[in-house]
Amino acid sequence: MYNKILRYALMLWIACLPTVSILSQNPIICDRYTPDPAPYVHGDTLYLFVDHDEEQLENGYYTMKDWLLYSTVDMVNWTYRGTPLTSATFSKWAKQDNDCWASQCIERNGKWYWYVTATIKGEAYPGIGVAVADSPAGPYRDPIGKPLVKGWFKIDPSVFIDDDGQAYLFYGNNMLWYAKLTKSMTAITGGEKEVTTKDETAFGPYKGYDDNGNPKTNFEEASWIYKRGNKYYLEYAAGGVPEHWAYSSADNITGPWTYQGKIMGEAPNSFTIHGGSVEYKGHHYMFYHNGNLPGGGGFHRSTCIEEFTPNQDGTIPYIPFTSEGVAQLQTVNPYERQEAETINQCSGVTCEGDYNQCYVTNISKDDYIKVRGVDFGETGTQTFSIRVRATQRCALTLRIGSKTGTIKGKVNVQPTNGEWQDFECNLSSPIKNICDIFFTFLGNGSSMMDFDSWQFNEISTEIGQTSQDAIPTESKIYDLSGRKMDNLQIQRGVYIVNGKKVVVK
Ligand code: FUB
Repeated sequence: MYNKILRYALMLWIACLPTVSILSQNPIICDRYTPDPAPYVHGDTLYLFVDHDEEQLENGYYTMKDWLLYSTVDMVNWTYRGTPLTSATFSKWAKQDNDCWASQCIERNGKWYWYVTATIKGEAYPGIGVAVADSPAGPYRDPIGKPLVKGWFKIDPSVFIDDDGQAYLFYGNNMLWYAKLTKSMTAITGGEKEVTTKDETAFGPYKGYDDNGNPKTNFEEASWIYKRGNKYYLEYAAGGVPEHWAYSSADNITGPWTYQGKIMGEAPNSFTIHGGSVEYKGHHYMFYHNGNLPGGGGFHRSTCIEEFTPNQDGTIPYIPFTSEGVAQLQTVNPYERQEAETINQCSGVTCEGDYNQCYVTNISKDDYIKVRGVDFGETGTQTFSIRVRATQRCALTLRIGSKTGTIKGKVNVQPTNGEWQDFECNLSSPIKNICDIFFTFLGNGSSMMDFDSWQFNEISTEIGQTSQDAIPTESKIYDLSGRKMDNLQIQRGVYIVNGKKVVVK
């Protein structure tokens, strides 16, 4: 695996030698705070269900009004897939406009079941609800109109379907419960069972004693249940506040659990840690949150990822925090339409929309969007198009390697009357091989355009033959260095005419 990473890093270095940016990946989402990550692998895609810490805090405490979805196929460019759930989804029983706490989503028989923590309306204690949809991005509905379970400390659901088809929900803060779910996934069957957390063999050394001399459990919250091989694993936040990440394992889902130790330390700039591990495309990833995004902290947390390799005996090694994060698994194909909201890094902009259409908005001058590891191939490209909706005359510039890198193309955008419209651009010279690309913006105002998608056109490898007279006057003609030409300038030689290489005789 490390060979592969080295080869990829070398390719990237050679391709964009003077302009490669420092590869800092953590936190992975930069246009808003994304705590309590719950990754889920489905087919070729890794979905990331997260909570959302609002910028403006109410009473200086957690302010969380909705739940968000992202996805990736390469682990470094993440696509915003909307805000599929808000407290309004659970309006029959949940307190509105806040307390949208930790969640996890799972697919079963083509339906998506998203389990969430919310506060019970008119009460101070929480409940766990479920929303159902036909696709991961929704639309979701609350099929039962009430919580599955409720009561003090019943937060942070983790859902798991065992090999025999039985689904389980684990949840709890300081205390831990599990319950079987019915096949419909929308009801508890057989009642809930408590797992005693005041057991040092199961959950690790006590973190001291309370004033009455009772031991304080090491198990804090954020359970993450799964199976690898024949073992069940329960990862969780431990050690009180500030929390670290630890795990226990068992031969049966019902226990007994055996404490296995600390996996991660206390997350930088955050007194909580929450996440879980998944296997994706042959790699093991640990998701967690920290407070390292600008403006971040205990109530402004953001998803991060580290790769790890389980030990031969299945145990999980200690995983250090990095700002570099994880390596890119595959390059981006610029010759397929790509969503503008597929982002590696960005500044200033935000993503909006829902399952019908997401896009980048709040775009102003000097904002940027970075897409990492785009493979233009050996033949390269000479033209690209963008789909935007603009309120005024403005421009998008395409740069290579960094947000201040060489400008390769500038698209002048006219107001579009609220309609989405395609604008084409000729590059100043061809782009080839693997590069990081940056979209930057020119114009006035704070929201000059919405950006939906982009696509490059590959220079055709077919080499045609023609004579100068046979080239139509309205053709787009470039010499091989990318200089724009008109018909009259053409002499004998090789040119790119309307995206195709042509030998002019
Ligand atoms: O995000 C709110 C709460 O903070 C979660 O439910 C806990 O696990 C902690 O991360």
